[in-house]
Amino acid sequence: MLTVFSDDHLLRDARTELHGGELVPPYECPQRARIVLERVQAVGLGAVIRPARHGLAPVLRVHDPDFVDFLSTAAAEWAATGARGEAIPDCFPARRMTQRRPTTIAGRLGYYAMALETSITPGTWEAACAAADVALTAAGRLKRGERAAFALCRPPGHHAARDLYGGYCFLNNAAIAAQYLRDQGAERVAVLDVDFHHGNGTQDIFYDRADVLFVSIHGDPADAFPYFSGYADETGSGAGEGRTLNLPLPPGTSFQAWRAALETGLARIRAFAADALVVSLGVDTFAGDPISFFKLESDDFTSYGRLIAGCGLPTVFVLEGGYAVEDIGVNVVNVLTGFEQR
Ligand code: OKP
Ligand code: ZN
Repeated sequence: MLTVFSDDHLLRDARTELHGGELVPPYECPQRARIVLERVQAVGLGAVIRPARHGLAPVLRVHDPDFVDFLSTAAAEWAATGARGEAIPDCFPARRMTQRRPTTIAGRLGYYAMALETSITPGTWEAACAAADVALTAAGRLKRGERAAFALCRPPGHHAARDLYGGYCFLNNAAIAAQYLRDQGAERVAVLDVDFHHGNGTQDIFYDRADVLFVSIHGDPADAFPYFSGYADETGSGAGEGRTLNLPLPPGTSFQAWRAALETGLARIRAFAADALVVSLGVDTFAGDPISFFKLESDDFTSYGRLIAGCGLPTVFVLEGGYAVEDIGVNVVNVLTGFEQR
């Protein structure tokens, strides 16, 4: 399987994440991508290529132009205030407050954030653009006859909505890839999100659309981030009614129960008769993950990679989460080699 990778992910290297009431070194760190790349090379998964620059047009097919503009200048605007720490918001448009967009950068951070653990730093925008290019380049390979491709990107994307960042995400790489597949001629695209966390951003982007099916297996939002999205009764709206399938699972979920949810999701994907599949591939379902509560073991990733291949669809794997850094390479590449076993 072909891998697409850019060194520009290194430009996303924040010092701080708000966690447990402290500013700690971010879980979403550059070593993650390095360790996945090393494993791709160690098992000889296939060629590793650099992304082509696609510009902002495919990004603007799923994101709001003012939001994109905000992301591209936020770090510089924050620095210009003389703040000593990284850019994080301190006030949000909560219930019964106005949704008007403020002028000042501190106000716009709160306006566009869906979570505040994620700081915006110099280089974040450039890294997010490179990640989108990685996903777009991988998606473009399907058109050129490839059965599957792996977008080895960071920062991740599935929490980024049309006009929201947070949860370590800025641009929604998987949604950008799915829309690109549509624009390149696929009539129907399925997105399967197997990251531990609900892909609220991807759900938001496609919620009212009939042409993109969104299926997600994740920690129940009653117990897990992002808390305010991902319940089973969120099923789509308007033309998109029935085109969102959320499969929330409780703390301690084993592979056996997780696999049953995957079978349910895959049955829905088969019934949808998609032309292509985008997998939001987070491996924070691993038992050793420091911020999640499912119990998958490394061999389980191989097993479910094989099950995903059973759909028989051209597939782009887009890297999302996974914070047990020592194990992330094995777990991610196990999914990909499992997929290639059939
Ligand atoms: C991103 B992806 C930890 C709270 C959770 C955000 C988690 C983002 C996960 N203090 N913070 O879905 O892997
Ligand atoms: Zn996650």
